[in-house]
This record gives sequence, C-alpha cells and structure tokens, in this order.
Amino acid sequence: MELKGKKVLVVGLGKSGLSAALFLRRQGAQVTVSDVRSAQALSRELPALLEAGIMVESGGHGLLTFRRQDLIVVSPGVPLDTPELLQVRAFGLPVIGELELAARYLRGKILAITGSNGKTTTTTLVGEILAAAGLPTQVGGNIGVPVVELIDGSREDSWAVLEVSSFQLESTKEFHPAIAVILNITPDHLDRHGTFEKYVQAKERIFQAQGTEDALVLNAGNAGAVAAAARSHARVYLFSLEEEVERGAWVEAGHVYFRDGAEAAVEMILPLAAIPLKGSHNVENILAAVCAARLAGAPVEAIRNAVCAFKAVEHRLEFVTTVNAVDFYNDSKATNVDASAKAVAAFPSGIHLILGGKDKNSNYADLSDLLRARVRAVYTIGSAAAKIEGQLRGVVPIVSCETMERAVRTAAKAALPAEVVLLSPACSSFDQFENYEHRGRVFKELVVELTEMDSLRKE
Ligand code: UMA
Repeated sequence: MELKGKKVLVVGLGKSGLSAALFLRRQGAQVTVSDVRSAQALSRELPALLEAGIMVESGGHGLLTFRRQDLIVVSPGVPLDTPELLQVRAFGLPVIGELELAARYLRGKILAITGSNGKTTTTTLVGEILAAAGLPTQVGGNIGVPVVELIDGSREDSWAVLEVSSFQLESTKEFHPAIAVILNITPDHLDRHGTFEKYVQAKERIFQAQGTEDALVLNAGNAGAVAAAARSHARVYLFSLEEEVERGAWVEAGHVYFRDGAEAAVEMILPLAAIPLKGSHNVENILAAVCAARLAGAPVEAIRNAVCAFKAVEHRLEFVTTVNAVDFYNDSKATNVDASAKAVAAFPSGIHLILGGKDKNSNYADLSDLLRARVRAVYTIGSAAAKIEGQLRGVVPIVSCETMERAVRTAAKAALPAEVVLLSPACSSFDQFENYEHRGRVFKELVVELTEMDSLRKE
C-alpha cells in the first residue's frame, strides 16, 4: 500500500491513533487526525503532532474532513457505525483499523490471540515462551502497545505475538496470522456490537484470511470457539481440559500433553502441579499457549521453563496481600460476567465479591448459581449497582457500597480468617476510573492502607 502523498485521516487520538498518525506521516502521507475531545483535553498529544506536520481536528468529527481523504484509519475504540464513517463508507472510501494498517507493514509472522477472556495472560505467556526459546519476538496489540509500534523492530524471521480484540478485528481485511488462537467466545461488548452474533462475527475475522498452511487453535470446551472450526480453512488444533485431542494440547492424569496430529508422538509438556496460576481458566490459557508456542517452533523445554516461571499478569486474579488472615485478590480486568464467573470458580467458598462499574448490557443473573455456592456477600459499586442488585436479589446478601473505598473497608470488616476479598467487577471501569488498570491500582492502594492500619493497631 503506497502512502506517499496520500490524504489519510486517523480517527481517535488515543494510543493507537497517535502511533498510527506518526507512522503514516513518516511514510510521507498527508495526515489529519480527528477526535471528539477538545483541544485542551488533547494538549498532551498536540505538540508532537503539530511538529510532525499533522493537522488536528478536535472537539468533534466533521463530515467534510472525512470526505476529503483517500484512506481512513480508525482507532479500536471508535465504532464503525459512527455517522461520519457510515457516510464515507457508503461512498466507497477505504476504512481500516490500526491493526490492519500495521499488519500490512509488519515483517515476519503473526501469532494472534483473541477471546472474551484470558487474552492478555495467554499473549504474555506466549511472548515469554518464544523469547525463552530464542525466537525473535515482539508482543503488542490490545495488551497496550499499538501494533504500528512493532513495525520498525520486525524482521523476516521474527514473530509478532498480538492480543487482538473484537474492536480491532472488526475493521480488518487482509490481516493474516500464521497462527490464530480463539480462547473462548462468551457475551461481551454488546453495547458496541449490538448483538452476540455480530460480536462472534468480529472475533471470527481473526481467521478469515488464513489458508491451509496456517493454524487455528480453538478451545474444545467452548461451544462458540468450536463452532468457528467449520468456517475456517486453516489446520485446526484443539485444546481441552477434559479429554485427549488428536491435534493440540490437553490435560490427562495431572499432566499437560501436546501432539501434532494422529501420526505424531505424544509429548508430555509439564505436570499441572507446576503451574503457578490459580483457576482452571488459567490452565486453559496455558494449554492454548503451549499449543501455539509449539506450533511456532518453541522446544518443549523452553515451554516448560517459561510456564513454570510465569507470574500472574497485573489485575488478572492477582494476589495482593493477606490482612488479618484474609486474602485479597485484584481481578480488575474482569470486565464482563464470564470473566468474573471464572474468578469466583477459582475459590471454593468464603468469597466477599466486589461487583459493579459501568454496565455493558450484561446479565448478572448468570452468576446466581456460582454466587450461591461460593460467595458470602456481594459489595456493589458504580453505576451498574442498581441493575446488579435487582438481578441478584435473594441470591446472596448484597451490600450497596457505591465507592471502591467503602466496598474494600466493608468487605474487609465482614471477612473471616481464611476467607477471600475479591475485586472481580464484571463491568467496565469508565464510570468511576480512567480504565481497569486505574481501578485495580486504587483497589490495591486501599488494601495496602488496610495493612498499614492493621500493623498500627498491633503496635
Ligand atoms: N474517540 C473519538 N471518537 C469516537 C470514540 C473515541 O474521537 O467516536 C477518541 C477518544 O476521544 C479518545 C480516542 O478516541 O481520544 C481513544 O481511542 P481508543 O478508545 O481506540 O483508545 P486507544 O488509547 O487507542 O487504545 C486502544 C484500545 N482501546 C480500546 O479498544 C477501547 C486499547 O485496549 C489498546 O490497548 C490500545 O488501543 C493499543 O492497541 C484497551 C481496551 O479496553 C485496553 N480494550 C477492550 C478490552 O480489552 O475489553 C477491547
């Protein structure tokens, strides 16, 4: 794709937009960026853009600005049905996402991981395994590093290990991973995609450009992921917690195994007891990582060493500390109901669960059975609190706390020794926090304050 002299508009000036705009400018394009935020709100980003000769439209999107372009690059957070985008797409103007743009320029192979939950853990782990195996590897995507930023460091023999979201996949066209992984598909982001079917369609774009020489790794235990196999042209590998698979990774008699087809030898990768993460969902993530990394050429020993040395990624069922014999876990990344269900399922009982934030058109009643069996009380926060309380009334005791501070203090007071206080909110964070990382940090700070109060009391 020749960009020199082309008029290109970048929509959205977050991390992806900023990186994409500067990249496009370096390729010689005439770049404009458009963002709904005011010039004042963009003051941190503006100097670098203006210095690079990039034009900026702030405080809203203007249809005329959109119409004047040869190409439009959208940030993941910008919905494709934004009115200006709908109009120019109707005129036939090419609209692609930052992922698609970057993938057209990346050298080497792509290993892409999607799923409703577990993406970041699996992506991080695959990156660590490939690096341990001595393969030139870069990690990026939804995990927080725009893919455009990997272009300069890519080589013909390197791997780009990418966490890809439905938002990024929705605007792909030629995006072509040599290895694609779908960890699971359960309802999420229905506020953006409208229906579950549309969300599934976006996820399945991960394999739309794959051919028979490529590999698609799917979770045998997830109906949504398995259904994708019938629509793929790639070689399908499965991973399973339950049973041996012909091609892929599975758990049997307390060990993880891998096999590359019926004719190939079965390889024992590691005992389950050596896995340092909590929860069966994390065993699934590890199975997926084992399978993908083995396919990328990592030897068994490198896989074993990297898995054994792996630490929980921050904000994903991350152990914070113990106060008064109560364990505190930060699972702020659980931004949907399924993720919170997995976190609750990782503890047998005695859970004090902090739920709430910004609703994404979710059904919290789906948690009822798990809550009844394992949770002592729910502490609600944020704008989704009333909906959560309505849907879970009568299931477990619910304490309306509004803020994280009240929730942490109230749960800490109620919890008995050997019980757990778990932040796994099932909602996004944007009503009270900048993002889920901010929410997780605030939770951890409040827990540390409890530790300090506890040690003062003891003195
Ligand atoms: N904006 C507009 N018009 C709109 C909507 C937004 O101008 O109609 C502007 C906003 O004012 C803001 C900018 O767009 O200035 C934000 O763009 P963005 O939301 O795409 O954010 P980025 O900073 O570019 O971050 C994105 C991903 N964000 C989203 O998908 C919402 C990050 O994933 C990702 O790490 C980053 O690119 C690098 O690839 C975050 C995320 O929440 C972690 N992802 C979702 C998830 O994991 O559930 C999918």
